[in-house]
Amino acid sequence: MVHSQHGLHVLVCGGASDAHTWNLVCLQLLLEEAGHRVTNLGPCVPEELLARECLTHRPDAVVIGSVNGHGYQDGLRPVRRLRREPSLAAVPVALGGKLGVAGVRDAAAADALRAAGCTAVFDDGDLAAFHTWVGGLAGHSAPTRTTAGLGARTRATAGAPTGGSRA
Ligand code: B12
Repeated sequence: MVHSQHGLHVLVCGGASDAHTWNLVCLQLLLEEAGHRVTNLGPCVPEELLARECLTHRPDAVVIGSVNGHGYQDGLRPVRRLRREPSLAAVPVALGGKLGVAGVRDAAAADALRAAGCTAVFDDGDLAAFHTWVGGLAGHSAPTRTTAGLGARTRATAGAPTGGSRA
């Protein structure tokens, strides 16, 4: 595997209730193809384990995937837990996949996740928008890049049509 010079270290995992794994493999491959390094924790990751792994690995970004339709609850708990750690307060956190079981996008749930600390929510699982968002974090293709640091770049570039940024 070849890592680009500007590659990020991205920690990928599934929500605590979610046993599906192929979405995580897909996310890992997408990220690695883009030149990033991935630590994939696999499915069913409780928030305490995620926090511990983040404190150990110090990733540049955290990506939480959801397939079983419980993405809202599975996202809310870990992002609140991560934001309680001062050293993880600013790490970009993306949540994607299915937030609910109704099969429709839920803007209120996405807003609540962003308010709780998610940097970006891809509630329709849009991989192209996710790819653009990660590229912005890495400074590859940031459309509105600023010089104010990663957090500012994250907020500036996460406004992809489907992703949306943390307010
Ligand atoms: C295989 C499978 C299983 C396997 C998983 C095995 C494994 N090792 O992964 C097993 C048998 C364990 C399973 C269990 C269950 N499953 Co299941 N499963 C599937 C199935 C057939 C395929 C899922 C899959 O692997 N797809 C391949 C991956 C690559 O695609 P994907 O999952 O769509 O992932 C994409 C998106 O979700 C998105 N995405 C996901 N996360 C993220 C994150 C970000 C940041 C972004 C940008 C995008 C993104 O990008 C991914 C790649 O394109 C689907 C039906 C289907 N045909 O899709 C049902 C399905 C997902 N399962 C479903 C259900 C209900 C269950 C169970 C609750 C069933 C039960 N009653 O026990 C349990 C849940 C267990 C749990 N605790 O989570 C439902 C979910 C309904 C919903 N979301 O509203 C589905 C849709 C079936 C259905 N039509 O009802 N399942």
